[in-house]
Amino acid sequence: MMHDLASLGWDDSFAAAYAERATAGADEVPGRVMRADRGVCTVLIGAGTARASVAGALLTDAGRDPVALPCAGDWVVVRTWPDGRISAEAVLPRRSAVVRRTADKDSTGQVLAANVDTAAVVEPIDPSPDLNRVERLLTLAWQSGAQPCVVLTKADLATDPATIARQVGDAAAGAPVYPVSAERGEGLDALRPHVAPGRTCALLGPSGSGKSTLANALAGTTVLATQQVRRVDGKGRHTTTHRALVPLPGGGAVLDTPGLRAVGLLDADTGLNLAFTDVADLVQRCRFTDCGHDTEPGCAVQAALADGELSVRRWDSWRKLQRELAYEARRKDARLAAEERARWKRVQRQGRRRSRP
Ligand SMILES: Nc1nc2c(ncn2[C@@H]2O[C@H](COP(=O)(O)OP(=O)(O)OP(=O)(O)O)[C@@H](O)[C@H]2O)c(=O)[nH]1
Ligand SMILES: [Mg+2]
Ligand SMILES: [Zn+2]
Repeated sequence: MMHDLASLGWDDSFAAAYAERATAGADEVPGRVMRADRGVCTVLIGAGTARASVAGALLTDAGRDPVALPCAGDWVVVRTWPDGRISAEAVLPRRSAVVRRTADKDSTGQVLAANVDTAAVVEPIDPSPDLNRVERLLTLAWQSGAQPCVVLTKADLATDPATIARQVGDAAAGAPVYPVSAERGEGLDALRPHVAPGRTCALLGPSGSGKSTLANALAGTTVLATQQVRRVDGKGRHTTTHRALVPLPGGGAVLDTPGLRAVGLLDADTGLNLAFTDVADLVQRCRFTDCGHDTEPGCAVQAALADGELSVRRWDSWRKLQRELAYEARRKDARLAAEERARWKRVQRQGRRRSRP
């Protein structure tokens, strides 16, 4: 199948970035990563798809920071070597990136989706939406640089989806909320602009929330496997196991992801403030700049909690995310300081060796 790169989001600014990195005289083309595995990625190029191995230089960069690895949604320089080997030589600078903290102890990041225009938080309407989870994922979505939204799936299972959508709207602070039923094909039109030609929408949410079902509905055909949630606890079965860019027949693309379990945040202070503009505004209005929002006089937060303008749930949710970010930032600083000390020791050792007669 031929691919029109423009319908996948290729534009002048990516073309300029590509021109800077492409090697004159080499057999190279731009491509967009559909799927990335260890050391190999499947790339959409004009002529179809290619399996490209990740170039050694990129693997070396990734040894220092895994965020450098090509991932679903990335634009890469694809080179064909004289012996027929194909490699991804460079990753073009990302316009947006959904990055979460990995489970490992040293606070590194993992890219869930690159170069998406919309980061959709996918939350099922049934059983009732988990507002804290929506807020956490919206923080991640805002931080990515893409436009966030909330997709409330399985609207056919609720008697009054509009009321639930309004409640979720209070937790979404400015991001649009779209109730949809992929089962009945309802509400999908509101999402179409997010997957119009040239645009990509990432789907982020827990297992069983209906991400792959939604991607199939937007594609108008079954391209991804889906599976019923477990009857005992309503949990998903982690059907999708890798991130995948799905080009849609009408142009545009969806980026499906595996169900997220615990999502750790990393360097997401901006995202947190955008996801909680109401709370950020209140904090600004406290009388003291170092207000602990506890018993201080003139605390705008306590006043908003007292008159119900701010819910205790949302306040607790903000505090929890903020503490988590502060903790991770301290850990990261400690790691960087330790690395710096180790580097200095090496330099000193080398210096001593050199000065020996
Ligand atoms: N009633 C109803 N069920 C839906 C709807 N959308 C999805 N489902 C069901 O929800 C279950 C889970 O859907 P999936 O699309 O596999 O969920 P997922 O988010 O991709 O899950 P993972 O791949 O595990 O992360 C399936 O049984 C779907 O049929 C909907 O609009 N209405
Ligand atoms: Mg899935
Ligand atoms: Zn205060």
